[in-house]
Amino acid sequence: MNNGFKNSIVILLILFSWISNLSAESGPDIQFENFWIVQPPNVARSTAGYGIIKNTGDEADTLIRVCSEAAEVMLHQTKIESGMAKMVHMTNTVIEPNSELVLEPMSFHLMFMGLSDVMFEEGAEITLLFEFEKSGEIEVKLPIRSSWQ
Ligand SMILES: [Cu+2]
Repeated sequence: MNNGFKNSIVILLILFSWISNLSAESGPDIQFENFWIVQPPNVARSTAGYGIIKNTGDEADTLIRVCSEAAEVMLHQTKIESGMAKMVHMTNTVIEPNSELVLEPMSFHLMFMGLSDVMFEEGAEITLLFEFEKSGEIEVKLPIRSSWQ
């Protein structure tokens, strides 16, 4: 056997093991899309954040915690009960495989309270830490904007 032939067999073997590893990989795959925070008016003590949390993996995952150094953060859901909008604090939110959790007005949203004034200026970014049961901790930077873009 000449060396060139041996080398190509080795390369093929490496390629095959790499491909089989890829297809064997499973679990949740969490991604954050289009996240932003509404710039609060000067006197505001709270504001909201919107975006999409996607799970492109083949296993469900659960959001167990979200936090930031700049404010107290919670995942809320707005629900209408007897004509009144009411915000419910969501805990242990499951994100099914190949699905997404959409955060938008009058629905799910990030609620920011006890804002640090210095940090919540237009153009600034707030660092958030999301903790998932399987995917672990994921750090996301959210821009502050005055309106939808
Ligand atoms: Cu809220």
